[in-house]
Amino acid sequence: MKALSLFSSRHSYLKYIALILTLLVIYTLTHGSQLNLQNEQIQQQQQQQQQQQPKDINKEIPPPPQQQLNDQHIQTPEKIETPPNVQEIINKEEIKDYIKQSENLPNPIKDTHQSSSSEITDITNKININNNNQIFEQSSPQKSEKVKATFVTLARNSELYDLIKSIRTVEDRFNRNYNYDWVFLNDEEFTQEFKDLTSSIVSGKTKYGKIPQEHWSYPDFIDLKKAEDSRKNMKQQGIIYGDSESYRHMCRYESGFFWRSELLKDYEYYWRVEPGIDIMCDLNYDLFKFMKDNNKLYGFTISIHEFEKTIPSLWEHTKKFINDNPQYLAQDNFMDFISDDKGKTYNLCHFWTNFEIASLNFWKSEAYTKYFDYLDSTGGFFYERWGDAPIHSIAISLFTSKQSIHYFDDVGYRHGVYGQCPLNAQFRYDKKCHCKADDDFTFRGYSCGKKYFDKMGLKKPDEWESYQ
Ligand SMILES: Nc1nc2c(ncn2[C@@H]2O[C@H](COP(=O)(O)OP(=O)(O)OP(=O)(O)O)[C@@H](O)[C@H]2O)c(=O)[nH]1
Ligand SMILES: [Mg+2]
Repeated sequence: MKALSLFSSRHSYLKYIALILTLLVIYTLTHGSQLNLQNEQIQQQQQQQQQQQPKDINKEIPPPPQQQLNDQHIQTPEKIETPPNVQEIINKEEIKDYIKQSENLPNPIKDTHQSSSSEITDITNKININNNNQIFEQSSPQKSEKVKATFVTLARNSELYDLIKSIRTVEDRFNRNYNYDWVFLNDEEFTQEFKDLTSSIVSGKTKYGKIPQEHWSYPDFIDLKKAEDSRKNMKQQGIIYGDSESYRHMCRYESGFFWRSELLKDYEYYWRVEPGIDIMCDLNYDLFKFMKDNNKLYGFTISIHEFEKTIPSLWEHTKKFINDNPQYLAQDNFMDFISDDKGKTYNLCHFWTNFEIASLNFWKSEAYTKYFDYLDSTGGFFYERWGDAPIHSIAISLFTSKQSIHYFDDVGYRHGVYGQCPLNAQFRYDKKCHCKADDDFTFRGYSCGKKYFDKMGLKKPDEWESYQ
C-alpha cells in the first residue's frame, strides 16, 4: 500500500521510484517462474539420463544365441564385436569344462573295483591337469610312434612310499614326455591309497592286478618239509633271504608268470621298476622305441655276480635242458658272458633284473617256456633259492643272438648299494645327472661290466681305468 501511495505523491522523483519498483516486481514475477521451470527440466533430464544409462550398456552385450533367434524382429547390429578379454575367458571356460567332464568320467578303480582271485583289469583313464599337456601334444610325432609298452612293478602295499619315489624319478627323467602306461602287480589286493597315489603320479594309464593264486603258491609236487628244511639250513648259513618263503614265490613269479599276466597281454615291451630305485640322468629319447627299432629283446644297466649258495644246481639243470633241447641254443649266443669255460661251469654273471627293459614275447617263446617249466619241475625255486635274475640272464644269453641284448650305459641308475653313473663328465652335465662317477659300479670287482664289454667286443669308456 505504501508503494502505491508513492504514485499520488507530489514529488515527481518519488513517482519515478514507484514506477521502477513496479517494473521490478513485474519482472521478478514473470522471469522467476521461468527459471524454476528450467531447473525442473534439467533435473528431469538428469533423472531420465540416469535411468537410460543401463539400457545403453545392455545394448552392447549380445543376447544369448537362443534369444537372438526368438527376437529376430529386433534389429541387431550386423557384426557384434566381442572384446578380446571375453574371448579369452570363453576359451579358458571351454578348457575348464573339458577337464571337468574328463574328471567326471567313471573311474574304474573307484567305481567298479571288484575282488577276484584272478587278475583285475582296473584301468584308470586319467585326464587331469597334468594330462592337459596330452590334449595339446597328441599330434606330436613322439606320440604317434609310441611302442606298445608299459612299466611293470611287482610290489606290496607296505612298499608304497618307497615305490612312489621310484615312480616320481622315472616320470621326471623320462615318462612325463612319453606317458607310457604302468602295470602294478601284487599277490594281495592293492589298497585304495596305493591306487590313488600311484595313479596321481603316473602320466600314462595305470592298471592294477591281483596275482592268481596258482602263480604264487607251491606246486603240488613240492615237498613242503624238504622246502622248510632248506630254508632253515640257508638261514643258518646266513644266506640273504635264505629263510624267506615270500622271496621264493617272488623269484618264481618273476621268472615264470608275470609275463603271462592278463594286464600285459596287449604290450610288446615292458620296463621293470622296483621300490627304492633312482634314475639319475635325463633320458631324452624313447628307450622302448630304441629297443624295437634296433631289434633288441633285452636291455639292462647293471650286471653282477650271483651268490653261489642260492643256486647250487641251477647250471647242472640248465646243461641238462640244453643237452635235451639243443635246438634252442642260438648260434650267435652269449655263452661267453655267463661261462668262462665254454659252458662247463656258470661264472655267476647275470643282469640285475630290478632294471629290465625287455620283450614280453621272448618269455612267451617255446624255448623259454620249456626252460622255465623244466626248472620249475625240479623244485629248485623252493629247495634252493633260485633268483629270477640268473634265470632271465642265462635264457637270454643262450636262446637268442647276443646282438639282441642291449646295455643302457647312458641310464644313470641306482638300486640299493649298487649304481651306474656315466663316467664322462660332459655327458653327465648334458643329461643333468645327479650321480657321482666314483659311485659307478660297472668296472668294480664284483660287477660283470668289464666282462660284458670284452665279450661283446665293445670299447670301454676312456675313463674306465680310473674307476675299477
Ligand atoms: N607283492 C609282493 N611283492 C613282493 C614280495 N616280495 C618282493 N616283492 C617285490 O618284488 C621285487 C623284488 O623284491 P626285493 O625284495 O626288492 O628283492 P631284491 O631286489 O632281490 O632285494 P633287495 O636288493 O633287498 O631290494 C620288488 O619290487 C618287491 O616290491 C611279496 O611278498 N609280495
Ligand atoms: Mg629290490
